[in-house]
Amino acid sequence: MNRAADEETTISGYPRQFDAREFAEGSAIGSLRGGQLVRLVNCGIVYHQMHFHGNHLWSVRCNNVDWPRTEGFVDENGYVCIQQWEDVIKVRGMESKDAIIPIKRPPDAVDPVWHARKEDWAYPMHCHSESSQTAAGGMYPGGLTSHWILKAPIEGASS
Ligand SMILES: [Cu+2]
Repeated sequence: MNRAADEETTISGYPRQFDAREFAEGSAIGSLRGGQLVRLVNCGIVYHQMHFHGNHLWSVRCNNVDWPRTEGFVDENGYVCIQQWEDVIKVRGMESKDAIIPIKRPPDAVDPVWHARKEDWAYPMHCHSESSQTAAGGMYPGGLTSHWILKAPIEGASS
């Protein structure tokens, strides 16, 4: 049951070959969609900084308000609100953020490594708020962590 729940809820997919910002479906093998929408909800009052390894995320919404793609604005707290690539997504207390993880080849995966992969690659996601990472007795990582999966290549696929 734990494995099934993990498979149903973990962000995962085969690497895509196009720009996640197109919000469209792809037709090439290994391209199911332009990425996966991730909703980050902070139910507490502490700021969190969600950091995904492997891919940056394209942030699109905050508190159910679409962010513009051009000519963003500064909100009442002084934060710049515009769709953008983010390595760390800040989520304030009682705030939600929507972002798209492109599920693409990590930019630091050199050709020999990328072409030799034969199994799923798991990437961590963790909060950059120090206190959320040491919740379980001070050991890192011991708190707000998760992961996402870049699926292994399909035999016969082009990438
Ligand atoms: Cu990290």
